[in-house]
Amino acid sequence: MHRYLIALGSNQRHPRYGAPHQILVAAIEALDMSVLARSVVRHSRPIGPSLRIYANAAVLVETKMAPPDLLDHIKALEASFGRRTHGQRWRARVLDLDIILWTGGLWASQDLAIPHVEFRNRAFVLAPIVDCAPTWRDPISGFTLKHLKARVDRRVPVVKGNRPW
Ligand code: PH2
Ligand code: MG
Ligand code: MG
Repeated sequence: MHRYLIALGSNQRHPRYGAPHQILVAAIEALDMSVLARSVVRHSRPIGPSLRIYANAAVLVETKMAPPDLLDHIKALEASFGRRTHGQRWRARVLDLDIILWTGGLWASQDLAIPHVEFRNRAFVLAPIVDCAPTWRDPISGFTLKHLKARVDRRVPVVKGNRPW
């Protein structure tokens, strides 16, 4: 079995589920997976071009699925919630599901990188995954999630040219 940390985001209403917060709750249900831990839902200002407030959350799941199968599963779920995949990058979205970490360490293929490339600098990802698994270590930096979040809260960017490892 593998474990995965999946981050969820929404900043658009859904005609049936309603507000972003409700969409995330419905999406966790619709994942239809063994959920070992889930974060609270938080709201934050959008990073990037979109103007609407985001709801964000995360889950720790257990599954036999390998990364490509899980990616297919979550892409299908995004589509079933009406997400449009064409047009502007980072446009407003009904549902965004991102694989952040898994127990298999590093994964890199054409359409999927684990750990998620940008997660170390994103408070809206770090706060929810810390709720789920505070002592999980990022296999690249060696820092625990709790430590990575503390760095971001202190505004120490983990970016190119400023890597602590
Ligand atoms: N997702 C993005 C871009 N900006 N901002 C917040 N606050 N939350 C998000 O989930 C988010 C974002 C692209 O996926
Ligand atoms: Mg995203
Ligand atoms: Mg995504």
